[in-house]
Amino acid sequence: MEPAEIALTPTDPALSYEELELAFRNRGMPLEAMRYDITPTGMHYLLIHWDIPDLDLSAWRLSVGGAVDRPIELTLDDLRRRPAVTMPVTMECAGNGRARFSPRPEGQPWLHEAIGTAEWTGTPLRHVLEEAGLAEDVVDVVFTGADIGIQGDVRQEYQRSLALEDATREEVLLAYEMNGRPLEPQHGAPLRLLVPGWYGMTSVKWLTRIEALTRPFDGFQQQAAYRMQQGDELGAYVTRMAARALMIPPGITDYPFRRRYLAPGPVSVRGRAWSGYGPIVRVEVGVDGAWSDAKLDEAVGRYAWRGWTFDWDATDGSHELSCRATDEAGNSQPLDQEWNAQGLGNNLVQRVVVHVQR
Ligand SMILES: Nc1nc2c(c(=O)[nH]1)N[C@H]1C(S)=C(S)[C@@H](COP(=O)(O)O)O[C@H]1N2
Ligand SMILES: [Mo]
Repeated sequence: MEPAEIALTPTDPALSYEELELAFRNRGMPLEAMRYDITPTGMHYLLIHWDIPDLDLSAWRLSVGGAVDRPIELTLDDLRRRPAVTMPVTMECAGNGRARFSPRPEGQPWLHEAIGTAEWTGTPLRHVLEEAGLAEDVVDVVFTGADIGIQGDVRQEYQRSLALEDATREEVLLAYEMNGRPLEPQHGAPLRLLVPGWYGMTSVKWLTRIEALTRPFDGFQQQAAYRMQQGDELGAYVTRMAARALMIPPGITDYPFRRRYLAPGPVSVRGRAWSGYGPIVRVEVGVDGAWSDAKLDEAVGRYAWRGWTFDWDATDGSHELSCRATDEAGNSQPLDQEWNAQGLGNNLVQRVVVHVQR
């Protein structure tokens, strides 16, 4: 079973020991898990900057303070007694695709797999903020996790903020369940923020503090990290998920090289597509660079991915399959991606080489 043509390794070679260490800690979702509408919890991707914090759940409280009229402290039971919302949400790491940049930026070396769709249960943040009574001049709301580490030589708690108008959107949840079970330690137990449509860094895990600020938040994860950096130029802030389609690589694979083989004839190529900028309206599949439309399923939810299918008549030889999504706002995916120093927002089209033979 020698392939006629070997796929180019789609990443710069020689991962460092440190990158391997990160990659083992932060698992990706096997792409075949896109067959499930809802990703089983153990297959959902993970991204943890430092270590999973050692939280004493019996002493855990959420404090809501800063520029508010009535600072409050809530136990998990208090939060569970509040109105609950359950919704499927597709989450993606902003660094997804990082290892497909050349040169490869430092960090978790994702190819495509930093993705998952879970059914999250929680209570809307907005009502909690209303209860605390935000001051008139609040501009940002800061979310602090219990994990502490060092990044960019700065010792810090994990903190991200949202502008007032984003923090008070109705879909933003304080989530305590994932797929019908209490949050697991690696996903932020006992409570995390969940910001549908945004890249994952916004959804602060192990949440302990919410603070309203009357000035823009200047923390490291907000101002230095998650920027489309070019040299000294920090560049645009990374916010919502760029449009993306991924396919389940068809056929069977060899181990350990993961070359793919397929018999000639009809094959249903399937995948998922999503965007943080609105519903997906189109998915195209490329066969050796010739694009055709895929059939779209209903989206799993307002903030969750949409399945797609492409019926292909596979012919003998080696072929390159690719896919690209377009969202309602007209955003699509590039065939050539502009590099950035942090390796963020790389929604370059996926390419899968398959060897079709009897
Ligand atoms: N406190 C805290 N929250 C965090 C992180 C973290 O390291 N610490 N990582 C963020 C990033 S970069 C991502 S992509 C998501 C990943 O969430 P998951 O591991 O549940 O998939 O969590 C975000 N929330
Ligand atoms: Mo991330």
